[in-house]
Amino acid sequence: MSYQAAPTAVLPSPPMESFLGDRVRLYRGFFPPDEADELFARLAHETTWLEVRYANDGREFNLPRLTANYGDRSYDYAGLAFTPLPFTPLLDAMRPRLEAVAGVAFNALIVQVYRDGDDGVNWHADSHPGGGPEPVIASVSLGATRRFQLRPPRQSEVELELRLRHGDLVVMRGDLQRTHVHKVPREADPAGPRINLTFRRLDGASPPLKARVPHETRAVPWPFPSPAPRSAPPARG
Ligand SMILES: O=C(O)CCC(=O)C(=O)O
Repeated sequence: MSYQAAPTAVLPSPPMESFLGDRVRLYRGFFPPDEADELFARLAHETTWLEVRYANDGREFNLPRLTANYGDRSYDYAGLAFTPLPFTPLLDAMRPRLEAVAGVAFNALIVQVYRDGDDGVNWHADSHPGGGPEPVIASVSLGATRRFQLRPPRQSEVELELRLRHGDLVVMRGDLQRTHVHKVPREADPAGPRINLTFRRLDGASPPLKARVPHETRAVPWPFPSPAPRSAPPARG
C-alpha cells in the first residue's frame, strides 16, 4: 500500500467540537474511513509492539495494552523508561496534517494497541516535564470505538466522556493536564482492537525518572495471540 497524506494546503478546516473551555477539541472522522482503514492495517503490521512486564509491591503485572515509542525524545512515564525508534515513513506522512490542526511540531509519539476490552489505561495526566506547563497532544483513534473519560484529579465523577471512533482526532491543550486526568476504561465487549497514537512535543533533555520501576519488554508481532487475563494494575497501568 502507498499511504499518502493529503496535502495540508488544500484541506478545508475539519469540523470540530469543543469541550472543557476549548481545551479538548474533537475532530470526528479526521481520517476518512478508507484512510483510517489503511492506517490501521499498516500500523498493526509495521509497529514494533512491546509487551511491558513490570514489578510493583513484589508482584508482577503486564501493562494492559501493547506500546511503542517513536521520535527523538523518550516519553517515559510511571517509572517505565522507553527507547524511542525513529519516526517511520508512515508516521512522518501522518504528522503534517496533525501539526497543521494542533499548531505544534511534534517530536515524540506513543502508539498503543488495546487488544480487547481488558486492555485500557488508568487515570493519569500527560505531565511529562519536557512537555512544559501547557502541552498540546494530538490523539488519533483507529479501530474499535472506546470510551475516553476526563475528570479533575480529586473528583470521583467523570466530567466528560467521549466515545472515540475510527478516524477521530482529539487535541488536548492549555492547562488541561494540570486540571484533569484522563482514562480509557476497560469495557465488556469492544468490537475488536483499537490503535491510539498520541503525538507530543518534548523540549530539553529528558530528566531521569524519579523512581524507576523494574520492567522488561518483549516484542509481540501482529496478529496477537489471545492475551492472558490481566489483573488490576496500579496507577496508569
Ligand atoms: O488511548 C487513548 O485514547 C488515550 C491514551 C493516553 O491516555 C495516553 O497515551 O496518555
